[in-house]
Amino acid sequence: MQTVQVIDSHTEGEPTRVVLSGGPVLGGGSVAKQLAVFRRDFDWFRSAVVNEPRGNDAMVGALLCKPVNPRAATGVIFFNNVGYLNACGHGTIGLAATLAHLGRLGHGDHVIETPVGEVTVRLLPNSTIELENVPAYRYASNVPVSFYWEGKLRTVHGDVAWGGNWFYLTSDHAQTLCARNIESLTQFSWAIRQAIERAAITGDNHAPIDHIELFGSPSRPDADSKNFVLCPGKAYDRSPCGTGTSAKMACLYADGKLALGQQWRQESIISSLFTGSVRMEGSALIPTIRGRAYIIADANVLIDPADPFRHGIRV
Ligand code: PYC
Repeated sequence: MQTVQVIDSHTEGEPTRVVLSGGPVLGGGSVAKQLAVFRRDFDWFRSAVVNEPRGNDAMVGALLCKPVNPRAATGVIFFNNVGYLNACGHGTIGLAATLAHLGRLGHGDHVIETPVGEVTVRLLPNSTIELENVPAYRYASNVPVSFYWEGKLRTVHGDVAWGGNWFYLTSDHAQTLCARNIESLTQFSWAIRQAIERAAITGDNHAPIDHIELFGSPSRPDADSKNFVLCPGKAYDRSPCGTGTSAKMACLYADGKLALGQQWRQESIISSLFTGSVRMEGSALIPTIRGRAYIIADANVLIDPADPFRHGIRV
């Protein structure tokens, strides 16, 4: 029987499952190199940890790994129901809450290594954690995407931006962003995702765009905007999405709609909130995201060699 020690948290509603021990040994080198080993040799472990019956489609896993930088608190590889994430904002906040819960992180700044660079977390009072993300930028603006929706050809326009993952962001969708529409918002965003693939629209260096964000007016009086975020495995983000909010702020900054240091309050489809801002470091735009995370379980995942579904189920 393989025993895997995990701690579950949620960040503004979106779950993170941190693997503390019992995971695969990935060797050394950069976190990106360790991710390549994880993907090649241990993909079954990814599925076992986050897919049913132990997890669900929204669950994001976080495997701790060795950092290169000796000052870093840890390296981390994020994964989901269908694969791997370059970075994960809500997941990094959940990871910081987990390490704080274990007494491994105190107050002050802590560097965490991801496959796409270093990020910094800061513990604040009231379960609040601030994440300074990798640099964000808008890659393309006003990109048309056409697809059939409800029997009619529709064209939406949106931006392609990087915030640690690749996003297509659109406000030109005519959908009502509310929780009771989640099913149809999922189908609509998936139609955009498929149309983007068909049209071979990509991020920089032919990188696939695997997250779709719809934006609209907020429901909360303290928010600037509300979003619906479709993740790569067709789950929607319960949080406002840390990397997605970073990408959004890069677009707003590029349009002159967000000043350096100005707060941007992003509401999620379940009405949770991230507060963000951007600053310049040399020529890089650095986003900061702040949100709350709570510990919800401390458990051992058991993988029984006799269990036919030991590696998880995804149909
Ligand atoms: O918070 O960056 C994020 C994220 C990506 C996918 C799910 N959450």
